[in-house]
Amino acid sequence: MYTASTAFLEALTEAGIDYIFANWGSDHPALVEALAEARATGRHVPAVVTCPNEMVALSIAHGHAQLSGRPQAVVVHVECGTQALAGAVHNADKGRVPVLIFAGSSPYTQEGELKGSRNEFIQWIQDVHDQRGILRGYMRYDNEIRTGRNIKQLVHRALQFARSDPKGPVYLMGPREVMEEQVEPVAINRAAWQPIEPSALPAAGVAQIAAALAGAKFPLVVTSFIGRNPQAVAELVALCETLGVGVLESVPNYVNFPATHPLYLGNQWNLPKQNAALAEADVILVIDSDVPWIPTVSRPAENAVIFHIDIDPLKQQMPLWYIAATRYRADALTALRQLNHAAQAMDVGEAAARRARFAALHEARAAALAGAGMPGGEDAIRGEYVVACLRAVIDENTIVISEGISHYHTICDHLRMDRPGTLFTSGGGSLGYSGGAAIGAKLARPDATVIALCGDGSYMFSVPSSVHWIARAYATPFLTIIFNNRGWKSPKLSTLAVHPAGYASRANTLDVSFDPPPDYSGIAASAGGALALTVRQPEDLAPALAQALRTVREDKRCAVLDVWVPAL
Ligand SMILES: Cc1ncc(C[n+]2csc(CCOP(=O)(O)OP(=O)(O)O)c2C)c(N)n1
Ligand SMILES: [Mg+2]
Repeated sequence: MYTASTAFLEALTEAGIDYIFANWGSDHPALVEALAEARATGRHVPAVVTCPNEMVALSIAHGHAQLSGRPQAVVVHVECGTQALAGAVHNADKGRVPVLIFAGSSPYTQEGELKGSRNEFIQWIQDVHDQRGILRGYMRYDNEIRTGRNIKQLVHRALQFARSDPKGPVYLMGPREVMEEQVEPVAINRAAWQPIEPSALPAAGVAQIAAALAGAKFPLVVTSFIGRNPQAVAELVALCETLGVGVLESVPNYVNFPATHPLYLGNQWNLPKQNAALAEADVILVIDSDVPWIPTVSRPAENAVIFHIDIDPLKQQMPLWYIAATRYRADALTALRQLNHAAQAMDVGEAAARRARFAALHEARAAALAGAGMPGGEDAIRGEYVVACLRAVIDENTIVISEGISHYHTICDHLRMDRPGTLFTSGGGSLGYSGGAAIGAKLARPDATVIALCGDGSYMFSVPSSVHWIARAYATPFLTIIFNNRGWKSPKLSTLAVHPAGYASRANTLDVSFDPPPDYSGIAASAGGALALTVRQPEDLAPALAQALRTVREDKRCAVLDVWVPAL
């Protein structure tokens, strides 16, 4: 039999999709049947990963795409499964992660008029007005499949949106009857469905930006996600070396610049403090950033000349967004290649002096950080020490997924990652990404050691019971390190930042504490057989870390290290 569902699977395979992260329901008999038929008859289809929780499914696809650059498919159950994708939808959108989400929908006939017609009570209850509307504010594209005859074209069109910059999630829904429809196979020419080619800077813009950087006293690049394309990092390094430009990462969600490079001047998150480099810069190039600075705490000088290069310089999905800059819509890699080409031909006599100045700033920062990476007090394990210990044991082949929240900064500062494509955050603001993303990373790079770093709150948001069941079932062992500060530190910090001397500052409780906490690693042990370790003393940390890494690398089993850092 060749149905719309057969064609759907064929389109996914043609598009190079390896996995369907699936959570099935009464809307999917045609798809389940088509998969079974394909397997029985030896036809290639994407591998199915059964996901007991939808948010985890989408987070897996998120992590996979960050590593592989390629979209995967997530299949969920009608409108309620769509809702259960939850904050992972926001993360995929804000993180610009390509992914195809497919949901069935309730049958639209009830007397057996068509195959797939209603036969279960839930199909009346799950019939809603605007299923696509649930996600519309976050999708690059959404559509309903109305016939199996052009289902392949719709899949390829949706993926064309997902893979064109700014990349992101796309949503298709198909009612039961349509997914059962018998159709004639359609041949697709894949060449006609490629993503949009990258856009370049105008020639005048190239000349203007290159000249401004070359002529500046203190030229600075600010970036957050240029490293989503590892090739762009090499181009940025080359440009900054040639022209003598310093680099500041703001809310980095990829490795954008080697952290030990002498031109690297650090990273800025929520630290309520003016960044010195940002204040001193007279020419600033903001490239690939959603939040280059937070004006109420840290901002450029009034007279700084600012250029902004971004694939979406208007930030079309953010109702309030502006910086005082000359703006260009361009792909970062393409723009940097153009700027490098221009820089090669310039006389940049001042570059050496600037490089030396930035190197001195870099050294001073490195010296200050080295002092902070010590064990700390007798009965407390400082976050800095956790990261310093981790840095000592990770190798070239390690990928770190960070959901450190109040430790984001600590993680970037002390891991000092140099290679692009080795440290990731979600790029969004919905907690619970790290567990699923670690599985996705491991599926994309089975040879790598994958480590998820998360807050205790974020660990709970990540649905560890689902994550660890999947990790064992699909052989994707990874290490989790929980920064257990017994609760949600960040909402407390948020309150005190606005009300430093209010009632909350004097209150005994702000309802953010989990003390005593759950047995976090025990959850992973019971759900997926993970090695469960709790560490409360500094001297126990290194041996526990070594044991956990051995377990992940040699026994191919997950490990969860619950590390007690100072309570909030
Ligand atoms: C889905 C979701 N719910 C709530 C929040 C609000 N929020 C931001 S940080 C935070 C606390 C996170 O706790 P934890 O992971 O332990 O990190 P900590 O702040 O303690 O470092 C919360 C609840 C959010 N960002 N996303
Ligand atoms: Mg916490």
